[in-house]
Amino acid sequence: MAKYLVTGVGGFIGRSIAAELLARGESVRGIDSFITGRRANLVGLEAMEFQEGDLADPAACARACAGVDTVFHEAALASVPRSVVDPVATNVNCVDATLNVLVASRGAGVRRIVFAGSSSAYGDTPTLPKREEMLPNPISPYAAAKLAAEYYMRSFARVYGMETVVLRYFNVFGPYQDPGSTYSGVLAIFCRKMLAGEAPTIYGDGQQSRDFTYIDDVINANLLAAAAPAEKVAGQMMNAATGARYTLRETFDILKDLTGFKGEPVFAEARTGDIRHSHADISLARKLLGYEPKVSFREALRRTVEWYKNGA
Ligand code: UD2
Repeated sequence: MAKYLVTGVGGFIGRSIAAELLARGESVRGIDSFITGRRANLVGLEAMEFQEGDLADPAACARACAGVDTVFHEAALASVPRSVVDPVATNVNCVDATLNVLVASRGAGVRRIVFAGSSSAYGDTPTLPKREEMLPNPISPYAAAKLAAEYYMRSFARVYGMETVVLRYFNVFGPYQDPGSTYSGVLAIFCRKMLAGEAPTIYGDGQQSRDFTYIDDVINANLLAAAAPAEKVAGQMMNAATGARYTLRETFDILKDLTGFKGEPVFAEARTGDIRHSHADISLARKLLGYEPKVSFREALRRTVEWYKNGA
């Protein structure tokens, strides 16, 4: 019987959490529908029990949660612009699916659910860094859906006493992130293009900034959130980030150095629903989890570029 369930295990965050659990000798089950997850990401996870299934289907959720102690709920239709194009699909995969996972987890007696929230919930409020007690202000349908799912997590903690923990991720990047879609994360796209000698596109003036978070730090935050005492974390929501921000232009310049790309970016109109600046205060995760980001931005970018060069 698997102790851990990772939803969205074909996605890069789910895949990375599962790999770390397996490396620690844990028993792991993974589920993915491959709407955006990739079968190639399961290579190396052969020790995991895998179920192909869609979390929009309650029966698939029940099968996935049976006998499990801890769920890492990473499955989502991530992407702000995708949600602008198709808000219903985002709702099904981010809200309905999350509610199904919660109901199935409750039915199966799951002890704890760690959920992948999104920094997009903060929206475009001017105050930086973002602290958890700030009022959310979602702009895109994606942000609204991720926030609704967070509220379901909190609600199930309050009304059913379940140990739910929300980690609000801030622009996660690193090896295994899919660079191949217009909806991919910006750093995956930039790495792929710049290594191929193609000019990446910057939407807007490039002065927007992000608290880019390396995958290893996110894995660490998840494992800490799964192990922390319930009195500290059950029903809580906290930022999982680096606690620093870089503009897209600055990031492009570092990548130029790391990839050897010689050109300049192409500039295009800013995207609808886009946020200008994003920067996390990580003191709550430090306090509740003992979380500390470990990899510098440049080193994380270097490792990421190496991965796209060799492994992608
Ligand atoms: C949001 C969330 C993030 C995560 C993610 C999931 C915020 C601040 N962050 O990321 O935590 O939930 O959604 O998808 O809300 N861009 C370019 N060129 C490209 C691609 C993107 O310039 O080819 C720009 C884009 O306009 C934006 C920035 O890069 O200003 C980051 O875009 P992204 O899609 O990587 O992530 P973002 O910030 O929407």
